[in-house]
Amino acid sequence: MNPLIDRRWLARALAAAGAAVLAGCDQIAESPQAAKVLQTAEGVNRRVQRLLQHRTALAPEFTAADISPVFKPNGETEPQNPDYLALLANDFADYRLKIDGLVEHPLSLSLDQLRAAPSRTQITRHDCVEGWSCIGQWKGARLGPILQRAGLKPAARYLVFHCFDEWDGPPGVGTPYYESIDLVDAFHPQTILAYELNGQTVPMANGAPLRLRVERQLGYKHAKYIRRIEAVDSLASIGGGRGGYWPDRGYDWYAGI
Ligand SMILES: Nc1nc2c(c(=O)[nH]1)N[C@H]1C(S)=C(S)[C@@H](COP(=O)(O)O)O[C@H]1N2
Ligand SMILES: [Mo]
Repeated sequence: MNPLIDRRWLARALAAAGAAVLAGCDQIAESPQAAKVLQTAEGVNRRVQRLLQHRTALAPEFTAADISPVFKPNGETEPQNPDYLALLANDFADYRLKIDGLVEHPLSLSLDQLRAAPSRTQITRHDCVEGWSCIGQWKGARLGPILQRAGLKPAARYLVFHCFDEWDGPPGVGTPYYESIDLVDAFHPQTILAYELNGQTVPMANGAPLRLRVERQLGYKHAKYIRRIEAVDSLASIGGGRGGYWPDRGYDWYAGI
């Protein structure tokens, strides 16, 4: 177990993820042999245990020599939302990250406050579902300690990232990009709210001023242009109910790599 993760939160996150694993056992149970193993508590425990160890493992990290010369921007690269443009005009001095929903203490954090929070720097590989990869060095505030400050309520199971950029419609009217993760990923030590890429503030094309890095999953989970993080007990009322802009259009919600 990683000592960086607060045990109380991890226990809750694992219990929630474990329930999801068990729900997923239905397909495997179709084979009579597998069904026999799964019927025993031991078999179930072993399966859950293996999956959870996998979920909390670290993504590979690389060296400075491995960093890609250009970190390819993808998806939205120039948000046109009026709120975003107003903040950009003042170099994000007035930017505040809202953290609300099922939390004891809703937060509104400036970039200076985020920079002062416990941070992590990591050189990781970004894998897009379209089939390309880039290696970059990201620095950001670790999400776990920020959530501890906000104090998740016991019912919280997921974090939804609400973004500035809009799709399927004109600026100010379209659907803002959204994504979500569970608490296992939220408290994973490599999950950060990144404000630096390769030693510079994150460029606009890569998600300025703040983007998620959730290193065990594919690119579309790494929400750029984050404006609000909402703690929820269910994804049913978010967008089309599958927890993300692309998941609502057919992609997997859990995009593990
Ligand atoms: N807000 C927002 N986040 C986003 C996207 C987007 O269009 N809007 N695209 C996603 C996809 S598909 C990928 S591959 C990465 C791209 O990140 P990059 O531009 O830094 O390469 O951001 C992800 N996060
Ligand atoms: Mo992507």
